[in-house]
Amino acid sequence: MSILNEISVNLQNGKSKIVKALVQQALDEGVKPADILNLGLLDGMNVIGEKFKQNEVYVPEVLVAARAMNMGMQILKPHLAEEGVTAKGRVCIGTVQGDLHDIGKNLVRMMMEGKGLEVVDLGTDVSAETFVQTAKEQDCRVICCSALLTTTMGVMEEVVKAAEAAGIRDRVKIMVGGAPVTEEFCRKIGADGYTVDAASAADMAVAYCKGE
Ligand code: B1M
Repeated sequence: MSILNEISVNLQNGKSKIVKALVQQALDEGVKPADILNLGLLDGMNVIGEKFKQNEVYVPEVLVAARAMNMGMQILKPHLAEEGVTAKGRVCIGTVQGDLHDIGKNLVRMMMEGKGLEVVDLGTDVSAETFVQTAKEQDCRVICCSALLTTTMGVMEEVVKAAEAAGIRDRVKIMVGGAPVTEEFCRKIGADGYTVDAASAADMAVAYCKGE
């Protein structure tokens, strides 16, 4: 079994410590950080996601897999970030109110940090008011909203409206993403940008911070 396969399988089994050690071993062996992320950690999460959908595994198994994912990411994070890059702007990010999924949001944050952005992480279950208040008080150029549930996507529209009501809509861009979110949804609610993955989200945020 290749080391990337081992990472995936151990993540699916929730073996946090083994995943952490394997990620370190892969780095030591010169495996590219992006491959460890995509072909190891995310591959394992995708398998768990499919099994969850088919009712083959339940919430506890998904939680231990998510913990293993986060342990692996702790080791990988500094290697994904480009060293010595100066901050190009400040953004805030969070998973919207009612939603506790944070793996994708954390990935987006890490990619943005890797591009040199200063990221204010508001965590999960974040209200529209908190996003807007933070953007206002901390002079964020971009508000980044993540949602994994179809039932919580609507909060993103509240963020757009709250930014308009607070009078900051002309100086803040609003980005949306997460598995159920689409380009069409983004346009419908009047947000500025949607991307399908974390790496392109980071590129888009950098472009917005440069005023593009
Ligand atoms: Co939940 N869950 N979950 N879950 N969970 C999903 C999302 C689900 C699709 C599973 C399913 O039924 N097939 C389903 C949602 C169905 C729907 O709404 N249509 C679901 C459900 C129903 C639930 C509960 C309601 C289950 C229950 O309790 N009965 C409950 C809700 C709790 C709540 O939030 N209030 C729940 C709970 C949980 C756990 C706590 C067990 C755990 C979360 C742990 C954690 O996050 N710390 C969990 C998990 C892990 C999942 C699955 C298996 C995996 C999600 C994930 O982390 N994916 C998921 C099934 C699946 O997706 N196949 C599922 C990996 C992650 C990297 O992807 O977040 O999409 P993602 O991020 C991507 C892109 O979307 C993008 O970048 C990332 C990749 O580069 N992206 C952005 C994300 N945010 C972005 C923002 C951007 C741009 C791009 O710009 C700002």
